[in-house]
This record gives sequence, structure tokens and C-alpha cells, in this order.
Amino acid sequence: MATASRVQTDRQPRPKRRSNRPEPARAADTGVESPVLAIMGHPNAGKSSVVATLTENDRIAIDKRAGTTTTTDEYPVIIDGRTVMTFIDTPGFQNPSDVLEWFQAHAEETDLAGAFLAAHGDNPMFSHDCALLRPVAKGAGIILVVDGSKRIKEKDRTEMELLRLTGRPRMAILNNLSNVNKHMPAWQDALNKSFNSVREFNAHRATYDERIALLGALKAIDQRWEPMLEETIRAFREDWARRIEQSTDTIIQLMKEALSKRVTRIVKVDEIESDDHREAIKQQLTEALQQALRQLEVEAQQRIRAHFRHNVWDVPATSLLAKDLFSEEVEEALGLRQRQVAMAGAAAGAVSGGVIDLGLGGLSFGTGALIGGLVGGALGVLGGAALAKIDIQRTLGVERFSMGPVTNPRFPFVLLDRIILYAARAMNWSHGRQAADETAPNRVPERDIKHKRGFTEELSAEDHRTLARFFTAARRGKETPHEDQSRAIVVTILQGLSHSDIDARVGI
Ligand SMILES: Nc1nc2c(ncn2[C@@H]2O[C@H](COP(=O)(O)OP(=O)(O)OP(=O)(O)O)[C@@H](O)[C@H]2O)c(=O)[nH]1
Ligand SMILES: [Mg+2]
Repeated sequence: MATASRVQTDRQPRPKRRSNRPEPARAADTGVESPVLAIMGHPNAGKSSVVATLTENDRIAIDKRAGTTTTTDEYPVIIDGRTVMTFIDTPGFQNPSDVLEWFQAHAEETDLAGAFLAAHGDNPMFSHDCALLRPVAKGAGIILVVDGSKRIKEKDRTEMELLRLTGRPRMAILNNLSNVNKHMPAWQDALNKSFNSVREFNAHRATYDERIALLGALKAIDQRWEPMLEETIRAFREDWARRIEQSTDTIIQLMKEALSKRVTRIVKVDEIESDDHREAIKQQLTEALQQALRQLEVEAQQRIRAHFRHNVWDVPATSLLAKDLFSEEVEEALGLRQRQVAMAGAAAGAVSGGVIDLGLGGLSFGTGALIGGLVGGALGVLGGAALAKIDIQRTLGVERFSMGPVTNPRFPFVLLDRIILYAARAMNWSHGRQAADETAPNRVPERDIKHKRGFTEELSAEDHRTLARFFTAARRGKETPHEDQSRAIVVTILQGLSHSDIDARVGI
């Protein structure tokens, strides 16, 4: 099998080099240069946002003020050390009417962009326009980004026409910055006349599937790019599958570490003043365990975030991800229903036999499968059961308080659901959205989220049992074949989420 390829994009805050002399790679087998696409459009149309989303680079400067991008900058997509495509972010045309006028007056030229550069390359008045036309003269394709929620203006028509006259492969992207849709038919009409392909693509909402679809559509605007773009898309897919594997590893590891976590505290017997004091120590221990679990969750989140190349983003205050792991909201919304926990717990208990810790202050049953089954099941019904059992051992003048591993049968499903929710967001949060201000009243609305509850709830009873058995083994730090089966369950959930719009489950 071919070695897996790695997709990288230039993630420096500033690009490596300017576009004066782009040197696109050649596909070894075809001799065709890799696609270079110059992103054009008005100030503030969302050009940099589109580049950021397509190259998964959330460090590109994006701002609500117009004029953020002041130079023409390259963002190569590198796969296995080779540039397979390059996006050029631009500030847009400075004098579109003058350029168009010149183009129209020189209609006999076969390469208008090159001819314009020859005539005005040294003219400071046209320095920005020339910076834009330079990659075009070298064969770059064009992606025009327009805000389809605004009315078409004369300046837009001028730009469309001048881009048409370059004769280069070109696609137009309707990136709507607000939820006004009434101008869309007019845009579609106008753009269809001048562009080989017209697509809606929202830089803030685009999912993985939509990014791949856009790359696919680029194939149609210049057939010579087809082999290279197919390779690019394949590499993107392989890379995505690898990220899902890595995220699953992270999730399984989190479950194992969280469920086997123990915290201890040793206190001299003569320092314990009263039963109340002892209770206070127990309380501190509970808090310490919760804190350790929160910390493990945060670390796993950071790893998942890195797998999907996110450096900045905001979690809305309404998102379940912004709530405390041990809050009622999280427990309510995620994990299994009581009945499901009971059934899964009963099965896991019956199979494992042995010790089932009741989690209510030091009781444990070291009996056989039947009692294990009953206790496991009974616990599942007790939604409010303790997180873990507290043990107190007295030796040599000290009391050793220990808490853990987690015995609450609901908690693992809640934790699993929450980390999957985080992964869903990492997968579907577009890099162009960065940490955007989401408060504009007419912003493009969140997509409807069909699932309002946890991911594990929707699994089959058999999957619930498999997971419960894995959790039971994880609590005891034991190997189990249920781990691999649980891995497969998580991979399937994440794959499904890659093709969904779920990004944050806000408002539940
Ligand atoms: N709601 C919404 N806002 C967007 C979208 N794309 C861009 N924006 C916002 O529009 C503003 C301008 O985006 P940029 O990507 O900086 O636009 P630009 O065309 O590169 O702007 P200049 O570099 O100034 O020419 C920013 O506040 C973005 O967050 C989108 O798809 N939806
Ligand atoms: Mg910009």
C-alpha cells in the first residue's frame, strides 16, 4: 500500500513568500503544474476567510474592518512535502474601472494580464492591481468571492467583466455574510455569464464535505488540473481518516485514564479533629477527583483540537462544551437514559462478576456474577449515585483516604458523549470562522441540529453493553477485547459526524 500522505498547509501567521514569482510544483506523472488560485473580490467580501477555511489555517488575518489584507500572499497546500495547490489571498483590485478600460482598449492582446503588467508594471498607481494580475499572467486560476447578501453594484459588474477578459479558469463563490437572500438570483445570473462555475460556499459554515465538494468543482474549471486535484482530494480524505483514528485513540485513552483515576490523601490520625473534619476531607477528595477528571478531559480536548488544526475558537456560552463536566445540564443532555444505563450496567456486571462497587461510601460486594449483575443493574437506576467509592484505611497513625476508580455507571457515557461532541465541533468548525463575533443580528444562522441528545444514546443495546464492558475493564486497568470493539464504535460515530453539520449543539 502506498504510504499515507500528510496534508500540511502553511500555518505561519505570515505567509512564506509573496506571489511575485510563484513556482508551482509539477505533478511528476502528468507534467502539469499544480493549481494556483488567486482569490479576488471586494474588501471585506470574505476572501481571507475562504482561504483560511480551504487551507485549514486559522491564523490568517481576518477582520470585520475592510482593508485587512494589504499584500498578495501565498498559502500553499503541501502534501508529503509537495505543493499540490496554492491559494493566493489578495487585497482585491485597486482600480478595477481603469484596468477594465485598458483591457477593453487592448482587446487584440491574447494575454491581457501579461500585457497590462508589461505596460504598467512599474506604475505605483497600479501596484496593487499588478500584484493581483501577476499570478494570473503566470496561469493562476481565479476564485471571485462575493457577498451574495448584498445588492450587485456597478463595481461588481466591472470586476466580473475584467476577470472574464483575462480568459483564465475562474470560479465564483457566493459567501453570504448575512441571512439576506433576495439578491441571490441576480448574482447567479450575472456570475453565470462570466464564470465557469458558480457555487455557494459559506466560509463560516463550510463543513469537511463542503470543502471537498468545492475542490471537486475546481476540477471542472480547468481539465488540466484534474489529476492533481484528484490527488489532492485523495490526500485530504486519507488525512481526514487518519485524524479520526488519532482522535479515537485520544478518546479511548481518555476513557481508560479517567475511569481508572484515583486520588488519595494521607492525614495523621491525631490531626483529624472530628467526624465533620473527616467528612470535609472526603469532600475535598471528591473535588480533587472531579478536578483530575476535568483536567484529563481538557488534555484530551487539546489533543483533538490539534488533530484538526485549530488554534483559536470561541465556545459559545450556551454550548454544552462551556458547561462544567459535572453540571446538571451536562448530565441531563448527555449520556444514556436511566433505563439504558441499567440494562448496559446489568450486562457488564453479570459478565465481569467479581467486585461491583456501589459507590456509596465504602460498600463493596465481592460476590459472584448474580449479585454483580443485580448490583450493576440497580446502580444504573440510581442516577444520583456517587461518582466513586471512598476508602479509608488506618495504618501507623495515619488515615489514608482514597477515592476512585469511578464507579458511577452513567458517568463514562456522559464523558464519552462530551468528548465526541468536542470532536464534532473540531471537525466541523471552519477555520475561517476563527473566533468570530457571533452576535450580529443578521448573521447566517446556525444550521439546524437534528440530534438534541448524546451520541451514545442512539447506539444499539449491544453497543451499549460493549461499551459498558470496556468501561468496567478500564476501571480495573484490565485489558479487554471490548476495547477494540469500543474503538470501532467510536470510529463509526466520528465518521458519521464528518458528514454532518453538527458543530456545537448550542442552546440545549
Ligand atoms: N457571517 C459570516 N461572516 C463572514 C463570513 N466570511 C467572512 N465573514 C466575516 O466578514 C468579515 C471580513 O472577512 P475577511 O475574510 O477578512 O474579508 P476579506 O475579503 O479578506 O477582507 P479584506 O482583507 O479586508 O479585503 C470578517 O468579519 C469575517 O468574520 C461568512 O461566511 N459568514
Ligand atoms: Mg483579507
